[in-house]
Amino acid sequence: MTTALDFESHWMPFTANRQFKAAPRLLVEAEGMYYKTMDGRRILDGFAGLWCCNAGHCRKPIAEAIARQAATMDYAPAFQMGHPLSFQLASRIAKLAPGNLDHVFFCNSGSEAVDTALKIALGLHRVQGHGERIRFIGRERGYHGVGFGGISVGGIPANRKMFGTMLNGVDHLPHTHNLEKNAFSRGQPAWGAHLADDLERLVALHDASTIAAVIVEPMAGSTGVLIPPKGYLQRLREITSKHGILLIFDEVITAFGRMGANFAADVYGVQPDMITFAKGVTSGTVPMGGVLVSSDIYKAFMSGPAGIEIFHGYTYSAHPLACAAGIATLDLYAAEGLFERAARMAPKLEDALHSMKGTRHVIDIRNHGLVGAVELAPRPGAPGARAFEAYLKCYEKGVLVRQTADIIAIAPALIVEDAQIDQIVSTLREVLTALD
Ligand code: PXG
Repeated sequence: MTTALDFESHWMPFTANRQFKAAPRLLVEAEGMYYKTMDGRRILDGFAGLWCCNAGHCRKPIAEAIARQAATMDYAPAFQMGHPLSFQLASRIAKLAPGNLDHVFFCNSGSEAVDTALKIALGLHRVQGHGERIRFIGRERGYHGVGFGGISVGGIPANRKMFGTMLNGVDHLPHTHNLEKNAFSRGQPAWGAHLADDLERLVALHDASTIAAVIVEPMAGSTGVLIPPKGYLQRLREITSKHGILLIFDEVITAFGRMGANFAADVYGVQPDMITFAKGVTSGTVPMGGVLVSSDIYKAFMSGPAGIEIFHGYTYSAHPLACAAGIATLDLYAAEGLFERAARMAPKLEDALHSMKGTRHVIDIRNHGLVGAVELAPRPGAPGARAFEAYLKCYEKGVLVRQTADIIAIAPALIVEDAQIDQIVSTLREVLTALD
């Protein structure tokens, strides 16, 4: 069946196209915790798609809401017109959000959410008479999507090096990963809060009056799961507040239950000025992203001159299908108590993962919420090769995980059962034990 497909025309994203097309891995169906491959194999999904299908796959209430909406009203103009679902969904999200984050700007992806948040930060300072605050501070190893804004504040070298100078005026905090100090930590590592103090150094260098915002993932997912050290995010909040700098949490991965709460901000007890989200808001069914902003930010824009308050938005901002999916998804999360379930399952995942300590090649295991990572010693001269092979072998054995550099990441849907966690971990252990 696969041989009948023309693989040439589709240039696949973040994929080794030539390798993939020589030995394609095609998924054709999904249900609950499982995918079915084109050759009829059942695959346990250990990664909720790509950190997004938090309610599990092909959940009926969400699928039906999308189908109903597609047949009722496919699209409504996003500019100067509206439809009821966007208001319903925004107020639902605002109710879940921490503190005074109570307004939502919709877009279609995490990358768009990040670019939107950065633009809101610049616009806000400008409407408040501080148009000289134009710098952004990101963090090494940060992932904020692939727009020019996102790769500029992001800190993943491979995602940046092809693309020129990006945004001007961006600096980066050091990342928090340190195996000597924190290897095999369970939950938040004890060492590293002081790394946030580097922000004071950057503030001194650039002067606070030139800095618009600091953006970080509260838990850095894409770079290979870096859990924030205890006290680290609190310090970032203290320093940003002291200097009038906005703090943006990029919660594209961590929002909607992944950490066992509504948002990572709740788990870490730190109130940002904006939160970007995507993925879990529709459980991965229809693309959607958004930015949660505080009432103060919204009010500042609304007190400007009459007319359009921000010259920004997308054709598909608050697309009716995405809104219908979002409302049905939030209903399902609540009806099944899935965020609480994630919190309940987190210790099980932690114990299962840490039981791999001592397994061949494993140099670190880390976890928080329903997220875990196993870091491998790299093969000499071939960074990433060992983990990529492990990823392929797991897939051959019926378990889908995710590989980045020499790290295997695990983030199952929030409906995951004990036995499925055991299967993910035992498959990975078996694969690593047999791997060179
Ligand atoms: N911010 C964060 C924190 C993300 O994790 C984005 C922005 C961009 O979202 P979009 O929807 O534009 O892709 C992300 C996306 C992985 C992986 O394997 C992570 C992401 C996407 C795909 C794979 O870790 N994160």
